Amino acid sequence: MHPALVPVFDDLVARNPGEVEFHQAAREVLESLGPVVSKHPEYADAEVIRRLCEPERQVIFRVPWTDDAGRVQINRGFRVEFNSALGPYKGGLRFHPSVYLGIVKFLGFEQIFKNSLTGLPIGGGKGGSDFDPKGRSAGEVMRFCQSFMTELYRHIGEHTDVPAGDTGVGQREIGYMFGQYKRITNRYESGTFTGKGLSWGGSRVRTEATGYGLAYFAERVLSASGTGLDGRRVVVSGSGNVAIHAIEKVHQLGGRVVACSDSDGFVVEESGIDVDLLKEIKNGRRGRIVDYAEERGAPFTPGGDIWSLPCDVALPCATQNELGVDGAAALIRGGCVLVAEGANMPTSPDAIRALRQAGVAFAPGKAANAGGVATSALEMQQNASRDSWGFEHTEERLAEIMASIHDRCLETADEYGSPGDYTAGANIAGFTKVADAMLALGVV
Ligand code: NDP
Ligand code: 2IT
Repeated sequence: MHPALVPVFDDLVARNPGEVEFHQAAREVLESLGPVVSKHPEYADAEVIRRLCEPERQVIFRVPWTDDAGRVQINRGFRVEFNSALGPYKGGLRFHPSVYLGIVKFLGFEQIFKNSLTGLPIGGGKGGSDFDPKGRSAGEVMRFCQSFMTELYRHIGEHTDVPAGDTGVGQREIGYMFGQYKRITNRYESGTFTGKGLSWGGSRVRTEATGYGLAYFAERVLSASGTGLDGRRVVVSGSGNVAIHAIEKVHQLGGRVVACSDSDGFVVEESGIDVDLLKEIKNGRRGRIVDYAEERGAPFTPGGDIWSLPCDVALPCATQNELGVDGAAALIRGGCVLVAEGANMPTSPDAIRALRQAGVAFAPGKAANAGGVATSALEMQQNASRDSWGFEHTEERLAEIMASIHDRCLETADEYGSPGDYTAGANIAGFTKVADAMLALGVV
């Protein structure tokens, strides 16, 4: 790390004790910014990096609700409004028992740079709750979402902060939250949420966007070496929104996804995962990967390490730090040429180092999974103009945005002396745009 940034990082750790995921995400960005600090002393003069590391606003609140047995349950809700230099705070809500302030801050911090990379006018934020939707009835999920929104509504708005989905939050939950927001505010403010259903202000392609965008990004990385996904053997972790649509687009581009997973284990299917059945089981029945395996007569491995499967391309699409140094070593042995992150920070720092040393191309989440939030910004555009675009047009826009993020990462990496390093390119290109806006807006 550049010596000028060491005290910035040390202060961040001291001021945010125990928030290890936030420390990890911040370290990765700060480690990339050395050449920027050397070239642009004006950023240090205005303490732009220190300011960026401190969220503009953090809200933590109680979420009480009643379960089906009539018992009162209490969860904790969060929204971290990290940076609004480029636009209203924008980022998803995660419902998962592991959620605490350190997770929300890491996600919010990443979101600043990711959103900047899209080239669209959105700031960075993130939120969520330690509520566990697994095994909960639709009524319980609805009552939780309504209680969550009864507090959060006062902090959000189309020009202020625009939530969307993330792990555990899909169209159903966005619907319950938007419904409660609309009721409390007495305003049909579609632009306050993204990831909405098509009949109530949603955008075509938003559901598919993160996974599709990831596949487009992977295709473009491979095309730099004269190839593509066509004929490639691909392993995808997870089986949620991002994983399902990554599998779908990889298949459309000629690749073959031979395995996917959930937190119980993974399934292998050499002929390729049947994505329509997977959608039906996961979304229609809210079932598990083991159900998919049973229905297909395909082998299911409980727990286990999906990265031990040989593949050309690995797409981690489940959760943070799911691909560690052992997984990286197994991927290298298995002949993997590209790891592209669909999840946020799924690859641990030592795993990234091992992959890079072995010459495996690495596409960081803040570039490779930016298609989701980019399409959210397109949803905001449609809401602002009370318009609704067709599927093809919207997907074209997504493909253009992913291509432009890819190319800007490479150009920026070149310009700052790390040719071919997508992480450096993404961090620096994401940062400089936000930093320039912060300089222009004064000390706020
Ligand atoms: P979903 O809730 O739809 O799916 C999450 C998937 O990951 C599930 O299959 C879940 O399995 C699995 N998973 C979670 N934790 C683990 C674990 N410890 N080990 C194995 N599998 C696990 O979430 P999304 O698909 O929306 O999000 C996945 C990732 O992508 C997250 O990191 C999210 O931040 C990121 N992302 C999402 C975007 C979006 O638009 N939705 C945009 C950009 C990034 P199980 O059901 O067993 O928990
Ligand atoms: O991590 C992410 O980029 C998301 N969960 C999507 C956020 C959004 O506002 O669409």
